[in-house]
Amino acid sequence: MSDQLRLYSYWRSSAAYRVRIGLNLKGLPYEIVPIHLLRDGGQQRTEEYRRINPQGLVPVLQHGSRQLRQSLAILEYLDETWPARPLLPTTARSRQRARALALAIACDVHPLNNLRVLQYFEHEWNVPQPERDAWVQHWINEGFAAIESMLNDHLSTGQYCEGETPTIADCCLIPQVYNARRFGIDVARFPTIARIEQACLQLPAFDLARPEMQPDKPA
Ligand SMILES: N[C@@H](CCC(=O)N[C@@H](CS)C(=O)NCC(=O)O)C(=O)O
Repeated sequence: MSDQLRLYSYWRSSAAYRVRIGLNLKGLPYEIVPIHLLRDGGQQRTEEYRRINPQGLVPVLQHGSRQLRQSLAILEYLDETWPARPLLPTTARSRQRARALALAIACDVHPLNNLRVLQYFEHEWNVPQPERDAWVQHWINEGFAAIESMLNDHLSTGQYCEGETPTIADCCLIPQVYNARRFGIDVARFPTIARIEQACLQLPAFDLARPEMQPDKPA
């Protein structure tokens, strides 16, 4: 099987951002295939794209002929396929904690704020923009308050969420911080999260994965 990697991505998608970080941390070259989530009613909803991902969501990572869906499952696949520079820590306890932090974001915060949820509010129920923004802010603030307390009093928290090398938890946290800022949340209220973000963004793997660095970012 060819080892070529193609990532179906959108510059602002935080789930795609997670995978971009993981690929960069591993030093794996990949090609970006942009899927514009707003243009033409959302390119993720076309029949053509639904053949790639029936869920109509990015990211999808194509590895040779294989189409891999779901950002966390993709990150674990990367780790199992290219074990060097692991995204999961070495002990069961640390792995559990890194996964718990990642899931707190990917399962409990992010889905509530997803584009299709906000579009449903807007188109089906005519919920005005300020209320939609308040909804997003509420769930990010509540999620971040919990994550901040999971991080700030735990001995395993190091420079990064779990220890001294970035893990799957940081791959999820940093894109969610980007989303939080987009919705006007003052991230300084969560000092450990803010500190870890600073540390991560020093690393080229995180820096190059930022939305602003993506080829499909509008000029
Ligand atoms: N659980 C999925 C979530 C993927 C997801 O929600 N992607 C968003 C962008 S961050 C998307 O494609 N949204 C399109 C839409 O809501 O229509 C994963 O982790 O890959």
